[in-house]
Amino acid sequence: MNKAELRSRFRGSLLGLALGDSLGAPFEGLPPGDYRFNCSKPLYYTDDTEMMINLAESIIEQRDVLPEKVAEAFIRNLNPYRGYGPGTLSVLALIQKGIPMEQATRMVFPNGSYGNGAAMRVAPVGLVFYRDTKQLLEASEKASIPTHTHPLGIEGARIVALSVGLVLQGTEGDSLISILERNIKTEDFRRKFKLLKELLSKDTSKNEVIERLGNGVLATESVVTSLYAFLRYGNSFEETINFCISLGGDTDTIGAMAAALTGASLSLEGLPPHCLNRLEDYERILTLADRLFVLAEDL
Ligand code: F2R
Ligand code: MG
Ligand code: MG
Repeated sequence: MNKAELRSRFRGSLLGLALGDSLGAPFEGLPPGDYRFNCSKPLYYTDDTEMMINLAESIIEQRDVLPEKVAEAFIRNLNPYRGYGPGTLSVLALIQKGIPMEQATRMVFPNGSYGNGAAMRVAPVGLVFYRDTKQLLEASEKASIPTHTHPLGIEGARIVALSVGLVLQGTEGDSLISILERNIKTEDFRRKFKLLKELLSKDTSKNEVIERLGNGVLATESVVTSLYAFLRYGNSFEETINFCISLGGDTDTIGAMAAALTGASLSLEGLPPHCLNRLEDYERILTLADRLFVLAEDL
């Protein structure tokens, strides 16, 4: 793959994530339905993209994932009106008061959060470290622990980051699934991957996807669902997003994670221009993608 194409895939992934988030946001919390995304009005992103931007900026500044610096960036730039998960808001408030990160996460949930908040923001890690799986997985864990220390919350982030890194390089379909499976650490996600393969092997209704893979806010109810959306509909950005929002539930986050993959696969050229024109902070996210591309070349 030439450099121009690779850079366009970086752009497609980050802008795809932001579009998936902002197009899914109006449907978050609704029951399943035949919804269609709408780009006729300005598209505002939520916590998913705000955290992705903070993480990406921190990585660029530090040339690495340094958990304390990532937490600082989350706190410094937090807009509480972006619809954050309650646990994440509480953890960040405790860290701001001076409580050490690890302790703060366990004060909110005894074993840490297993929400999808670490997975939804982690795409920049998959982009920067795409060449080295070990480094990518370690960096995904470091990007999770400021807010998510439960093994399932962390595993969600590992899976999304590794998917982004692999799709970026053109790995898709069965090869993608088998590499991901080899890197799974928890029984819960192993079970979900078995279901993923079963559902991809046949005609599957939306309701069966919701029932068996989930459409909720937990990492185990959303990460593999987003992979399903990408693997089933990823040759069209529009179809990927419409499927994600039709599930109801955590539509912005499932949309963001699936669209980060579809964007990495289709490149910037695969995203709808009339939606990009309406996206909040389009130029800022484009620039971040370009800076991550330069950093990845450098590391
Ligand atoms: N928060 C939302 N959406 C609701 C409000 C949106 C509305 N449109 C608005 O604008 O107001 N969305 C965002 O939250 C999700 C990411 O959540 P995150 O960052 O993982 O947060 P948290 O609180 O840590 O986890 C989410 C919930 O999961 C349950 N949970 C997690 N770990 C648990 C544990 N160890 N034990 C018990 N329960 C646990 C809790 O219910 C947590 O609150 C994304 O959807 C993002 O878009
Ligand atoms: Mg959100
Ligand atoms: Mg959400």
